[in-house]
Amino acid sequence: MEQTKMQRFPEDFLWGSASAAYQIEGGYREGGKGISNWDTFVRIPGKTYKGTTGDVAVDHYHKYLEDIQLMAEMGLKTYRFSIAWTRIYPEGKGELNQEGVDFYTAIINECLRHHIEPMVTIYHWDLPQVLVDAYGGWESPQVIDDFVAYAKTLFRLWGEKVKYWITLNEQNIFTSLGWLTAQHPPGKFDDQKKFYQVNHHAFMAHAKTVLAYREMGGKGNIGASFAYTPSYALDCRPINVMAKCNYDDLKNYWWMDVYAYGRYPIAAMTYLKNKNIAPVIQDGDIEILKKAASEITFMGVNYYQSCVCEYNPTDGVTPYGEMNTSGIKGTAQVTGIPGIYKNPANPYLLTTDWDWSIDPMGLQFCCREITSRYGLPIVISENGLGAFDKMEADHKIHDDYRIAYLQRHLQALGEAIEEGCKVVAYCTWSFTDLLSWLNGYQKRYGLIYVDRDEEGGTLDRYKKDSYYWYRNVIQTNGESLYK
Ligand code: BGP
Repeated sequence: MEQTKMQRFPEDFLWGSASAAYQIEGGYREGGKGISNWDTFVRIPGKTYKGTTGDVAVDHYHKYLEDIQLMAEMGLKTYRFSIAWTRIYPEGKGELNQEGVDFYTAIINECLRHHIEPMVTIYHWDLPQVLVDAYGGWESPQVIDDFVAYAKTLFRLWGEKVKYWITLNEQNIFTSLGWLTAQHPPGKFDDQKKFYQVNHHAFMAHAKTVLAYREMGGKGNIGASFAYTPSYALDCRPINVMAKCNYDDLKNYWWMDVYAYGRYPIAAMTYLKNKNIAPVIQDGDIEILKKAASEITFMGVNYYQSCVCEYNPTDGVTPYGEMNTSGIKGTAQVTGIPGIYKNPANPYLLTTDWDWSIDPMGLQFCCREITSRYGLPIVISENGLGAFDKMEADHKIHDDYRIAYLQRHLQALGEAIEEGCKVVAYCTWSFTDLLSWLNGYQKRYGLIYVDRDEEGGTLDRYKKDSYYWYRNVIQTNGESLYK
């Protein structure tokens, strides 16, 4: 809608950047850390790009002071990072690992010393392997109590210092890739019944964690981060608009409605019941979900791309088409659910080398949809461009394409704010270069270049052009975006 153009972002806007433990820390056998599902999974031949692991990652475990110093120099207002469950409870539960506690206490204190608001993700995909071995991890409802016990420990330890908590990162992604496409642990293929059951367990873990936080007197902000891919109908043929409607119910509202309302979308649930793949829901679960929904204070959004929806015939494409993990453009295949929808490429948008569409306005759509459907404040917990970067002989990295990407997305976010959306934070993905789960080290997202590739490297840090650009955006509270 046409609005008076914004010149600056709200005064208390949290300009941030994000990371995840497994992707940056390394030190996978250090400091008493236990083994996670990812430590195990990456060792299965063929699962990751060139067999890459997070054993060393970008060595944040040893370099966190240097990394936070770089954040401080940049003027970052918030740093979103995740805690490795296996550093707190190496055995998933039971005995607390003091070295792990000390590590994150040091990170939190260092952030606060630099006036950087710590934003903590409780779970960014690395589950203690012992819990998988004991009862199948997320496949068993037993995980709910263990998760809540772990989360309560974090609240007890850092509840006074941390004001932003993200329960689960991208539940929709770790469950889809874990139980449908076999690309993430536990590597199950097309197990739809488990997929929905696992999701119900994750929803319950999220909800009980939110309630525990409030019961313990937590007055800060808490919510989940959702990987939101908004959709456009291919055209105005009703069958394609219905494909979009089905996609939204099955791929977006299925998660966001539970977080925000504590209920599952009706048409999607009916479809699952008819197919006999609906989750088993215990008595009292919905009440808990609803109660938690009234306690969250934001919807976390990880936004990378939008998609197109078109009707998919019953003998059409499946969800299991090839994903581009090589960076060779055009290698991703169209996917969808036979008889319901498919997601062809958008001819109006450019794509990254990994075939992700580049759509700044899509971010505005996300904010508008959340605002009108849920009326919740929004934390953009991830947004960024994965690209091949090149360090020049003088150690400069001229990532003007990343600057253009971020600039256009922030302008779109500014429009959403101007239209009345309450956006409280924006985190670039990522602060330093890091391990991309399936794409190795060559798909870079950082504002800081890390000298390492699939084989190794010095692990030295270098500021990219985007680092200086973002510093200026923060210094001017967004004014430089409009110059
Ligand atoms: C999100 C994850 C991040 C990060 C990002 C980029 O799904 O929350 O952990 O990896 O996507 O994805 P990729 O590394 O696959 O390009």
